[in-house]
Amino acid sequence: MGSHELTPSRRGRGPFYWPRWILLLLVLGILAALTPVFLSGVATATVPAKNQYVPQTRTYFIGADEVDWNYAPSGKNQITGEPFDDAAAVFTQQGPDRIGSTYIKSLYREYTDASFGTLKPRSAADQHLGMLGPVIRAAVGDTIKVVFKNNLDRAAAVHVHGVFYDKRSEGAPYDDGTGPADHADDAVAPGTVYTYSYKVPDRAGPGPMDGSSVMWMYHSHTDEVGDDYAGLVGPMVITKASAARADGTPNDVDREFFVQFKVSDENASPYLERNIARFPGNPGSVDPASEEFGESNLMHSVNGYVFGNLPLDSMTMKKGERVRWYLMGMGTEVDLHTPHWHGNTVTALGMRTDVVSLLPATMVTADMVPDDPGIWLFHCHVNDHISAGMLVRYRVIDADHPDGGNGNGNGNGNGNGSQSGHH
Ligand SMILES: [Cu+2]
Repeated sequence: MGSHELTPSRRGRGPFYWPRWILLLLVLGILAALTPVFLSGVATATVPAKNQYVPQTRTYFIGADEVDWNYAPSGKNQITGEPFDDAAAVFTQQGPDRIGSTYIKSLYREYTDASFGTLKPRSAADQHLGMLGPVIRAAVGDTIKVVFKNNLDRAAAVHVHGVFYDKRSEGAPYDDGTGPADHADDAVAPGTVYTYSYKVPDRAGPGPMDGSSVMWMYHSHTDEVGDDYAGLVGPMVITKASAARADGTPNDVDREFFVQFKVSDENASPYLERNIARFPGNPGSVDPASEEFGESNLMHSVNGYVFGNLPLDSMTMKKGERVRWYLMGMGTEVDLHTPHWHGNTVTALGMRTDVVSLLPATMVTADMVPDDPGIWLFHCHVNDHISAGMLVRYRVIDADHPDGGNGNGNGNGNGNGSQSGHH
């Protein structure tokens, strides 16, 4: 049979099939190639790891508290080092018919125990969290309990992303076909306590392309929009069991930062009326419908700070440290943010970059090993947001040259008074 006859006859009989002996060889070849993988898997499974992780229940006592929050506690533009100019004063200057930089907010805050009598002091590492709630941590395999006390004058809740919950711990009111017992978590009444319980299965932990930990957010979902603008948002980190320290932090990371970029629209806050009654010099002269007043309440903030007021001391790291940045967006359609680091690069989503993209409620993890000491800008790259003050500075210290190294690394900590009194 000549080859010129072969092709037409194959077409007539349908698709081409590999001869069976070739398929058999292929399968045997693949099995042979994978054999070392199988063997190593068996070997590691039979020898207990040095730091075998023992799953545990981690309990957090978190209150929703009413707090006066100042977006610019230093009273000046820390990016320019100058007083606020007219453009910045639009957002920060209190006046007869302007609220200024301080607003009533609802914030998640951590307490020491179930009596909710004592706030848990924020560690030095957590000072940068600002408006964000406490970091909830767990490793894969753990159980998380959040004992939530609503100290507000309206209902609120805790709704988490990522971890496993049933209807009694979803924290969101809607018709899901369940009965009253499954709705107690949706809207926790003022002055009452509710305990949420979450499991942390594999699917809540790092995926194949992730590092040793992933961030999820938690927020109140009782009045989803109002609660967001009131400020009820916080971060949660789930670490791979094999990489978790006792406190849940990833053991291949030296320092972590949690950063939320948000145009906090105080016009949509449940406290708008009370803020108008309290902060302007002449509340009666405020026209809530005026465009200028509305603009003055759009706080283009990072963790609740504008124009570099996120304290530099809390954004300080050492050259060569393994730094993990957890970034999140929130808000509405103006909340497309592109955080950009000057001076150093990161890997995010498996790629090298110095800009990441955030949309409302997206979460991105970025790893940095800073090699370039100095005080550096870290800002949203959207032009309108730059003008409105969505800017932060971070500092890389050269530990080998504590007196200045290349001249721009150290000193000049602007201890610009944070709300917690940390300097
Ligand atoms: Cu932005």
